[in-house]
Amino acid sequence: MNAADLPPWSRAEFEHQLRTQGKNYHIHHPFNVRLNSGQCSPAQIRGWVANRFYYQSIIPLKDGAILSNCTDRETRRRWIARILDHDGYDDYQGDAAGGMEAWTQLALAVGLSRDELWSLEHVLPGVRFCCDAYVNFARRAPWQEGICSSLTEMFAPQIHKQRLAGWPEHYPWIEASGLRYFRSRIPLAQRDVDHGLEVTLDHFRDRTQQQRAVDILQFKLDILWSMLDAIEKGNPT
Ligand code: AHQ
Repeated sequence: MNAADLPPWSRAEFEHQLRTQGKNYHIHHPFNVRLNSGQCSPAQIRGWVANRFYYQSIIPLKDGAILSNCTDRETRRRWIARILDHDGYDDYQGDAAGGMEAWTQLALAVGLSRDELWSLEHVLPGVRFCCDAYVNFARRAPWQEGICSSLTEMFAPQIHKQRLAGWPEHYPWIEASGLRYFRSRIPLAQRDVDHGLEVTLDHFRDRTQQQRAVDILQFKLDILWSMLDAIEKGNPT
């Protein structure tokens, strides 16, 4: 029997179906398990930081693409905060410098230079491919589908907390100031998910549309998983 013949999930059941996709989140990827249990070398950590910077750098492009498709002013008024979170705002000092600056502090703390990081010279083909697929999806999909794809962040607070709990013990050579990005994302991820989930649960109504939302979430989970596949292969020691 296909989805079109089935009744829609209740709102609570729909959210539950989305949240059970967490079993496929990249917190369970073998490279992340090694990274967060202290089994990665400094070179592997630098490789991860340099490649994940490309992901961070495309988030404002992805969110700008969603905004450019979004016809609803209320949604745009809330969504635009995501761009400022990453690019910074006001005087661009301290926390107002934005997430890409905080990620640069992480890079400096693990032994990369600012120029090396921002040159993108270490970004692997598979990572670039995954990130560009995310931006291209946001450009061409309806804005509600773009918003749905951000819901992998339902699972992000756990992975940030895992890093904050484990890295100081496992990697004492990494300055604590480098971990500020992870700490900053925990409240922001919760705010993002509250909004993203509201839009998703409101928009995808019948069972076919609800299944589409689950499939979009799986597409984004595959992006995050495949990035770690590439990083794991590209940084063997
Ligand atoms: O630092 C991350 C971030 O700013 C975002 C934005 C959001 C999106 O719009 O897709 N997803 C996301 C994520 C961030 N960090 C990842 C990590 O593992 O540190 C997790 C990732 C996500 O879960 O989607």
